[in-house]
Amino acid sequence: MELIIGDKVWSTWSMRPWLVLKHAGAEFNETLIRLREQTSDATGDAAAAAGSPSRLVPVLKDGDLIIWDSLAICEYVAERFPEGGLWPVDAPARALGRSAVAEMHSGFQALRRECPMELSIRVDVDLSEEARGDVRRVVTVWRELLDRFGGPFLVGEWSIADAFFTPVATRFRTYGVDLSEYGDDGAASAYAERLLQAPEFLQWQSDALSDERVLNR
Ligand SMILES: N[C@@H](CCC(=O)N[C@@H](CS)C(=O)NCC(=O)O)C(=O)O
Repeated sequence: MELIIGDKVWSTWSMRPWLVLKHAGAEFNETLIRLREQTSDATGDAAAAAGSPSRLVPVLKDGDLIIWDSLAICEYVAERFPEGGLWPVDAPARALGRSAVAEMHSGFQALRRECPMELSIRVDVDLSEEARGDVRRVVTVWRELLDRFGGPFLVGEWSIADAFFTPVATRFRTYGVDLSEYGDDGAASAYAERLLQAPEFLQWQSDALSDERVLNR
């Protein structure tokens, strides 16, 4: 299998399936497409040349099968590697985990806009009321699921839901977002820290920070 990804320092969408493949113990090669190139078409052209039909990354190639969306890739990996335990066997837990994933995949636009993933910097930011609402909602989702399933991850053991929220945890860290101001009693910030200490994320982060493009900034 080949996973086509963007720069690890920025690409939240790429991080999700990469973490999922690592957790599943799958063998795969990585192809890097540089984001934020000089010309607006350069990334799309490079992604298309690498085989992306949408001109976006990530893309997973498995033989002649090409899957071009991070959520679709994660679900495919869960089906192809059932022993990887990427979703719980309990149907309600899966359904609620998938609800959280879908909300992340299609929502939280203000948070994404105002706090883009930047693994190599720390900066304070003044959030808009809309983005503050997004943070409150993330804290609520996390607290409810952690409480219901007892942790340590959102629906029990590490799952695709945690892959989707790991980039969010990095945004909170990068921009110094104090979750206690958004309804956290400590459970959400402890969960965010757990995501950021997972060995697979630490490997991604180490790759990101040792990228020559980041080192030469
Ligand atoms: N819904 C898609 C979104 C993919 C996406 O927007 N990818 C960004 C990179 S993180 C991209 O390829 N951007 C192209 C560009 O920067 O020109 C997914 O989940 O895979």
